[in-house]
Amino acid sequence: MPVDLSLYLVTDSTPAILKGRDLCTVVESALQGGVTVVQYRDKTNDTGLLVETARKLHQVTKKYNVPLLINDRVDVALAIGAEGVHLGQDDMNFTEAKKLLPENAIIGISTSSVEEAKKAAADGADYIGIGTMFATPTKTNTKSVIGTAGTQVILDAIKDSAIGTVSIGGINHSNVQRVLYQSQSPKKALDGVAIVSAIVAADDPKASAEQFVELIRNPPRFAQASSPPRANEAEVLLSEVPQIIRKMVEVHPLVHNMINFVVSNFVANVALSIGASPIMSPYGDEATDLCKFDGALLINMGTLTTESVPNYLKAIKAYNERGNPVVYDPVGAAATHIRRNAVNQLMAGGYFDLIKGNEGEIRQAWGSSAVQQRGVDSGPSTLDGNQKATLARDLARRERNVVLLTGATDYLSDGERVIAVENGHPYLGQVTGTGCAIGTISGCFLAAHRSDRLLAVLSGILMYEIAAENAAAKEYVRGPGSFVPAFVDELYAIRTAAANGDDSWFAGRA
Ligand code: 3NM
Ligand code: MG
Repeated sequence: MPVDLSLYLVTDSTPAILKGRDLCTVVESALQGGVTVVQYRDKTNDTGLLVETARKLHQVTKKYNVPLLINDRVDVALAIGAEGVHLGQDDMNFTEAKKLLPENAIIGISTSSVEEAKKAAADGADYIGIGTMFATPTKTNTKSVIGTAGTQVILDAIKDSAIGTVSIGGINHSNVQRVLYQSQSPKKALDGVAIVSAIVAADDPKASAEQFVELIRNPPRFAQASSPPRANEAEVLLSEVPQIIRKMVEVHPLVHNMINFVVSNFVANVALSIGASPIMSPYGDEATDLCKFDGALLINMGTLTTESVPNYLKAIKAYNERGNPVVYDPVGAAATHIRRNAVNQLMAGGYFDLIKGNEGEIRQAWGSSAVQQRGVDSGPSTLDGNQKATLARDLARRERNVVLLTGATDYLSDGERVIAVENGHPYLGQVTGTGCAIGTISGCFLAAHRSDRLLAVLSGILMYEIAAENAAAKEYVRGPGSFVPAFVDELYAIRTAAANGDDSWFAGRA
């Protein structure tokens, strides 16, 4: 029996969530809002009360033609004739339950690893719950928080099976679209999401469920802007760069920088010189207003404090909801445990259109715990060019975004195409703020050109690298000190040329 798993309600009778209300009333309200399957989950009450409550719930779910599944208790499911059961890894095993239940009973299994998921598929379970997506107060003794990246690995492992899939743990209105979008593996997507508190604890469960139905039906705002990648050929992309730069200058995007204090002034000047409008604000609540402009958000965690992460998360949420681009520069990502945690929290907490970093930072974003950075400079490289290209591509593919791995050669990928950029000048590595400026510049270009994010970022990098080459070639530039003002001048010169339709600066340069 195929189950519609799209909006899967899991009940909870604890006072913190039910708040003194009658469970059947709450569930009926949620059903009116569009819940497609209900799991009765009660870990505390005695069997007599479980049967009584399950029977009442079944009366309600039958009215809405929605299956009722009983968590753990095969006996309760049998007693009331429920449509099926949901079994955790420590509950009765699939084979035993299958023997006891009617032929057509629905059996779902909780899984949190590839092995568990594969076993459930091989056994013939109807669906698996995959969790824990995000840490949640509703269930704290979960095995592991796997996020969208871990969920994607599990989906990929069972791509050849028709088994149903739902994600569970910490899913709410602000992350449900991203959960569905970013978990998707090339051959298998989630069939739905399982929700406890965001529906059961809601003041209006019906309205909450309705909102979920609407969100589930549509891709996230940030995914709507980018159409599928077009031409791959480097020449075709390069030929479009001058017009993309012109477009960026015309759009005059606002770039909201949550950036470190070391480089703040320099980066603001860079943004001004390329024709964008910078605002430097570490205050997350300001994003609800700032996200309404044609613009982008840059998160640069170069001088992280105790307040940074909650502020970043607020701002990211505002921009994600609006669909405006967010750039993440995980400065010094692997340097300390605080920064490693911040990377995990931020990548779990929102969507980044672009992740930009040096080798150590990108490896940390990918999740290699073996990385130990010293300070925020890039340190000795351990990856060759091919490995860097592969890392950038794999991270972009997993996150469904664009990744820029910077170095003497920069590797840029959208998960399909990988481009190596050789331009630039060694002086860029001798002054602070130049790397951070790439994040800001990329944000400006992403805001101005939404249909091909790889081309947008490529245009920004080339404007930047060619300006650096032009600056270093000036006879009055004798070292990093005199390079800085010349660099700002040359960015401004390219911006002026682009605005006047003059592309001669670009010919033969990339
Ligand atoms: N199982 P909420 S997480 C019942 O990871 C349950 O297997 C989980 O509650 C698992 O939607 C969870 O309120 C609770 O975060 C999910
Ligand atoms: Mg259980």
